Formats: sequence, structure tokens, C-alpha cells
Amino acid sequence: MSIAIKGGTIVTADLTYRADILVEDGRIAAIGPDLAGDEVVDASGAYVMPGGIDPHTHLEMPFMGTHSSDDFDTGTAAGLAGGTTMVVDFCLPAPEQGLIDALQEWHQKAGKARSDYSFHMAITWWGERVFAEMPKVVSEGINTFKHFMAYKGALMVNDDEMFASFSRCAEIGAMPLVHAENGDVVAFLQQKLLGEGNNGPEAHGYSRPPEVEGEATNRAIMIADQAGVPLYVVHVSCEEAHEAIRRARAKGMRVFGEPLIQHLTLDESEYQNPDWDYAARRVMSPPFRNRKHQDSLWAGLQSGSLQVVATDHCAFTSEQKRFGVGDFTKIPNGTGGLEDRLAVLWTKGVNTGRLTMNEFVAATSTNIAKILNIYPRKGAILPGADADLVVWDPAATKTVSAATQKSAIDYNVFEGFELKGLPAVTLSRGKIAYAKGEVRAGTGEGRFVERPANAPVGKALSTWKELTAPRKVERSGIPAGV
Ligand code: DUC
Ligand code: ZN
Ligand code: ZN
Ligand code: ZN
Repeated sequence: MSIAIKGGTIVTADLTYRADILVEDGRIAAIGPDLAGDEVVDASGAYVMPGGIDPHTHLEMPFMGTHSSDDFDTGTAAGLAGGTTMVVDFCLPAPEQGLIDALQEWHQKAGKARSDYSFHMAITWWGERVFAEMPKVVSEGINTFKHFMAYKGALMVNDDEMFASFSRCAEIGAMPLVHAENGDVVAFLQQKLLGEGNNGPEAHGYSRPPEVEGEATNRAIMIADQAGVPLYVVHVSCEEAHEAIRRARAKGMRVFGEPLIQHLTLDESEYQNPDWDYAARRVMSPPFRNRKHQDSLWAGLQSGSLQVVATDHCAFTSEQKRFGVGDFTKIPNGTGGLEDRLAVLWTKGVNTGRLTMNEFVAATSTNIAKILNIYPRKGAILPGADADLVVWDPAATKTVSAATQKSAIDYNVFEGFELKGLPAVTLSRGKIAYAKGEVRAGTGEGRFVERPANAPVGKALSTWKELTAPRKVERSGIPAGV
């Protein structure tokens, strides 16, 4: 069974041109004029782009005494409805749990996925067993290890552990990821705010100021440089963190920065809403920031100092958020975005002239595939690439509403956003996975995508600083000590 996508304009990270695409056996078989297939998808008036890749999701994740409410079934359904054909989720070992044991659990959960998926492995504790299992994780097709510098007493790792783990990543051709916030200072500020009677969701923002993110980002960059490994900073939300990344890149370090669609488009005033539920639904870490920080993130995408846009999709229901009534530190941290990432970025980025269509494709798909080492199987429109495609109708409009979303939760942080530019058809490995408002891909149709070691992201600065490597000086005479 082949499908010909006809009459559209192909938009990749590099090029915009008119051509048909023939899809066969899950892959792109041909690109050119007048192609014929068993089935035809009419793309006239539409753009045809590589499917979105979300490099940062938390589906059915155990966290803060509960687990996130979108699982691999509803989460990937939401993704496909929004033009996202692959998610990279976080495998989170419990304390003392082995990495491979945890990975088996995550593979089991992901059996429900409707689209393709991969994992990052989190380093949630440190010890001989973790050290020994890291290469096995890489041989299982996972080349990235996530480190939480916050969530003290739970997921947080200290500098000692981070340096050991980053060094191990360097040895085995893997790349570390960091959630960069100074967890000690956050824990202190949380207790201080609670002690002063500040227990509402607005205090969440006050407990995690931009400074704690900036400090941690600088520290992670220094540790990565000394360990001789590239670094990927997740959910960059503020100017301080962006500045650290910019400076590191200007020095030749391989540091990548990932803003979220939420931080680009929602600001800290959300926490001032008098409705407790409204504000609590927007509690995530890092918190939403002010316009100055938003402008910095957009500038980063425009100039290339920030490379990708993710969601950190970690969806909790209003009922789950209410665990934190009377104590904001118990509000499960997380917001959704999988279904809306592409359309919101298109509306607020492409339609406003901040991003070109090609930059849009780079930030939502191609750059991610390159950094995570699955390019050109994913993130490309080339013969032989997986046929993960989105037929994009730039004239289609909708008002975001939780009432019509695929996500399992009861609200949407983008509620009321007027979007222009929406997926008309999403193809996942050559099959129509979404069309006419309906997800057609079935539960379990997604596949795990292996991401091999040694991603082509270049060397870290300190790995080629041979000239400054320590050299013992041979001396003709050494004076007697006193
Ligand atoms: N931040 C969130 O808001 N949720 C999940 C984990 C994280 O770091
Ligand atoms: Zn559960
Ligand atoms: Zn995080
Ligand atoms: Zn996250």
C-alpha cells in the first residue's frame, strides 16, 4: 500500500519547494512531480513538513506522590493530533533501582504508544550499579542521561555525582541532560515562604527565581566542560540560563538549549490569577517568567543560541493539583503541551514573522533529530527516511479548548488561544495516523526508536584542549625542602 501526497509545498529545515511525496513501506520512497500511489492525500494549499519530535515528555510518570495523567496512549494521541510523530520520554529509576530494570518498566508502559518514541535515562541516584549499567543503557539504544539539579531529597544529584556521571557519559559516547535549578536554594526558599504564610500557587514562582536557574546552568556547563562532554539543558526559561548557554557556545563548547512552548508564550502573571485552580494548573518547574525572559528565549531561537522547542509534557488533573491546597510545594509540577506545541509556535512564531517556516521545522523536528542522533531517519524529508510527516494547513483556525483535546486532563494552559495553522493530516511511518480531527493510529502501533552513541554533536571544548593538558616539567635540579 502506497500513499502519494500531492500538490503540497515541502518545507524542511533548509528548503521550501513544490513536489509530491510517495510513501511506501513506512518510508519516503520518492520525491518529485506527478507521483502516483494507491491512495492520495491532497495537500494543495498546504505545507508538508517532517513530523514534530518532542524531545521532552513525562508520560505516566510517578512524581510527587502521584503519576502524570497522560500515558503513552493519550499522550501520543495528543501528539499525533498536533502533528508530533515522536516523543522522547524520561525513564526514571526509583532510588536504588537498576537502570535496566527501570528501562524494562518504561518499555512496558510505552507498549501503548500510538506514535514512535524513545527514552532518555535519568540518573536519580549514584553508585557502582549505575556506573556499571550506563554502557548497557547505551547499547539498548539510549544515548542521553538526564540529571536533576533540583527536587532535593527526591531526584536531585549533587556536583560530585554529576561530575562522575558526566565523565562516564564522555567515556561511552553519551550526552548528559540537565534540569538546571539550584535545588538547595529552592528548598530553602520554599520553607521560608511557607513560614511566612505564603502557601498559594503564586509562591511557587517566588521559590524558583531566574537566579537559581542561571547559577545551575553555569555550574552544569562548567562540569560538562571539565568532564569533556557536550551538554543539553532542558526547559531553559530565563535570560540568565540562556546567557550562560550563549557564552559557552561562543567559547566553542557544545551546549544545547531547549526552551518550552509554555515559557515562550505564557508569563508569570498566570500565578496571580485569584482562582486557586487556575494558578495551580500552571505550576511547573521552572515557573513561567516575565516578558523580558520570554523575549530572550525568542531571540535565542532566532539567533540559534537556543536550538529546539519542547513541551516537558507532564499533565496532572485539577484534582491532582489540589494535593497542594495549603502547601504550594505539594502541587504536582507539570503542564501539558503535546497537542498544541506546533500550532502555538506557528501562530506566535511564524505568523508573527519571528521565525521562518524553515526555522520552525528545525526547532520542532530537524535539530532535535540531529542532536539526539536519529537524523535523517527522523526529522528529514528525504528518500529512505521514515515517513513521519505532517500536512499543514496554514489557513485552518481553532480556539484552544480542553473540551476538544485528546489529552486526558480537564483543562489546557493554552485555553482560549486563537491558533492559525494546524495539522490537516499526520502520517506516522507511512500510515495516516491523524486526519479530520480524528486519531487513526491505534494503541500500540508506535515503535521504540534506537538512538546510538556518539551523536554527531561535536566535541566538547575540553576534549580538544590538548595544549593546556597538564604536562609534568622535567627539571635539572630540585632544591632540598625545608
Ligand atoms: N518540571 C515539571 O514541571 N514537571 C516534571 C519535571 C520537571 O522538572
Ligand atoms: Zn500509577
Ligand atoms: Zn525538569
Ligand atoms: Zn521534564
